Amino acid sequence: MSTKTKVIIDTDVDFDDYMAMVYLLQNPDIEVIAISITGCGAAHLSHGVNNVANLLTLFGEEALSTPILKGSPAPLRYSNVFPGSVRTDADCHYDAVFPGTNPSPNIVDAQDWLTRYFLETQDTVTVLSIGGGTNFGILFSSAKTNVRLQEGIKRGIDKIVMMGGNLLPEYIAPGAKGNIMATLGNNAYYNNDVAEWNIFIDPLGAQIVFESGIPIELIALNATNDVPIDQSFVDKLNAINTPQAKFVSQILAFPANAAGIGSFLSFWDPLAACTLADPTLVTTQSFNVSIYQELDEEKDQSGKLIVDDNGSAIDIAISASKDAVYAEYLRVISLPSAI
Ligand SMILES: [Ca+2]
Repeated sequence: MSTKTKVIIDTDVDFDDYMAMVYLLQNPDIEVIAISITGCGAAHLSHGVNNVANLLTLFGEEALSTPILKGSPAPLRYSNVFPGSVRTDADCHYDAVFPGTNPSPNIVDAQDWLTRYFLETQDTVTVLSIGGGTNFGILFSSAKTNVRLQEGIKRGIDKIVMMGGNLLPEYIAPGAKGNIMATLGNNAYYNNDVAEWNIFIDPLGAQIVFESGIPIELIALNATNDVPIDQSFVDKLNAINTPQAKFVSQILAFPANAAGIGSFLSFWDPLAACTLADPTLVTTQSFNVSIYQELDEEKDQSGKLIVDDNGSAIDIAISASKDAVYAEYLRVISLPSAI
C-alpha cells in the first residue's frame, strides 16, 4: 500500500499557487489526487482550469489525467475581487511556457466529483486550501443536509491546511496587519486594512470551512511574513536545472512578480504546501476564531479574523523558519521528475 500522503489542492492559480502546486506534484512523499479551481481569486475560472491542465505536462504521462475540478465562478458572500491587472497576469500564466498542451485534460464539475469521492472513498486525504473557502464551503454546506456525505467528509479529510488570515496586533505580538490595502497601493478601491485576501474574497466560504469540525491548520500572514521571497532564494532557484525549477523561475521573472522580489512577495501558498509535507517548518498556536461577516464600505472589516471564545478552534501558524522553508522547497524542486 502506498504510504504517500494523498492531497486535494484547491487553488485560485495565482503566481504562488504555481510554486505550491509544483512543490507538491514534484514531492515523492505526496500524491496529488485532484486539483480544484476557484474562479473567485486571481485567475478567472476557465483560464485557471486550462492553465492547471497544461501545468500537468511538467510531470509526465500519469499526471496528465489528474482530475481538474472546475469550481465556483462566484463567492458565497459579496463580490470582492482582486485588481484587474492581477487577474489578467494570472490568466496569462505570467507568460511562463508550459512544456505542452495537455492532450486529454480530465476536467469535471468540482461539486459532482467531490461529492461522489467523499461518498465512496475509503482513503484519507489532506486538503491544501490556497484559493479561499468557496469550493469547500459549498461542499460542506451541501453536506449539512446529507448525512452520508457529512460522514464521508469527516472520515475522508484528516486535515485542511489553509493559507489565509492574520492575527492582528490586538491578539498577539507583534501581530500581522491585513494585506488588502498593501496590494492595492495607490488604487485603494477597498479601505479594509484588517483582512487577508483569501478570507476577504469570501468571508462566508471561509467561515463554513472553519466550522466544519475538520482539523484546520491556518497558515496566516504572521508566519508567511517570516518567509519573504528574496533574491538569495531566486538565485538558488535559477541555478537548478530541473524543468520544474525552470518553470517556477519563469513565473518569478515575470515583471510584475520580479518587482516584488525582496519587497512585497512572500512564500504565501508555498509555505502552506511545505507545511503540509513538513509541519515542523512553522510554529503554531491554537486560537478560537471566527470571521467578521458585516460589510461596511465606510470602514470595512469584512474578513477580519476575530479571536472569540465561541469561535472554532484552529491551529494558527504564527511564525516560520525562512532558511528551513527555503531549503525544503529547493530540495524537492531539485529532485528528478517522477515518470
Ligand atoms: Ca492562491
